[in-house]
Amino acid sequence: MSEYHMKKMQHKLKKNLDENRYEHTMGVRYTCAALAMRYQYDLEKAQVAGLLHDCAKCIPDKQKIRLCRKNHIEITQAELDSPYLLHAKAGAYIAREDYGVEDEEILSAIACHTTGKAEMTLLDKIVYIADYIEPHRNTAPCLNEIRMLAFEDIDKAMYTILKNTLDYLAEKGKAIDPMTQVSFEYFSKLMKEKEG
Ligand code: DGI
Ligand code: FE
Ligand code: FE
Repeated sequence: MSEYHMKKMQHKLKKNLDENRYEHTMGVRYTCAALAMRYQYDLEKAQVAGLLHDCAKCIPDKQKIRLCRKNHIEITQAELDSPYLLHAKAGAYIAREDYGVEDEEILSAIACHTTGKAEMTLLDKIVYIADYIEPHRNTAPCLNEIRMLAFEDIDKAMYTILKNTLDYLAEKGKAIDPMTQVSFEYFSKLMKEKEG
């Protein structure tokens, strides 16, 4: 018996997401499963995290801010400046309240899927990477290399994606969330130690 009713979650997501976001969500779900096979993580938990990672994505910004304030979820300056970032934390809250997920590993992976964080767990990394490489994604640079790297060296894949994200944000003149910077520096240090 599995603990989660994924069909039911899928049905609910279909109602709460637009069509593209739903397709992306399915891509992330199966990419999470593939990475979980490679890195020996619980397949069901990986798929639930993938399914729910963007469950708050289609909530309007004002409503996300309201939801966070009402439930005492801290909003940082970076999130106030770019409220779309809040879909990660708000998503973890909705996954718990509306989808009945109590597993802290899954909730953590949802909460940090946009910026990453230092000392990410295996599931945090699986969801973060799957979000970037799932089959519908097609605009990021070097995607084919990163897709291969994801199955070869998970930390190096994290480092490369974070580096690309920082380059992209700089190019677009978007504000960097301190958490994205912290994540990059964490994986940067890890790479140096490994290659040291
Ligand atoms: O929700 P998705 O589109 O599937 O993916 P996501 O949750 O990883 O969000 C990706 C977007 O978030 C992408 O356009 C880059 C942006 N992002 C990531 N880190 C930061 C950021 N945006 C800002 N302003 N600051 C960040 O540090
Ligand atoms: Fe997202
Ligand atoms: Fe996503």
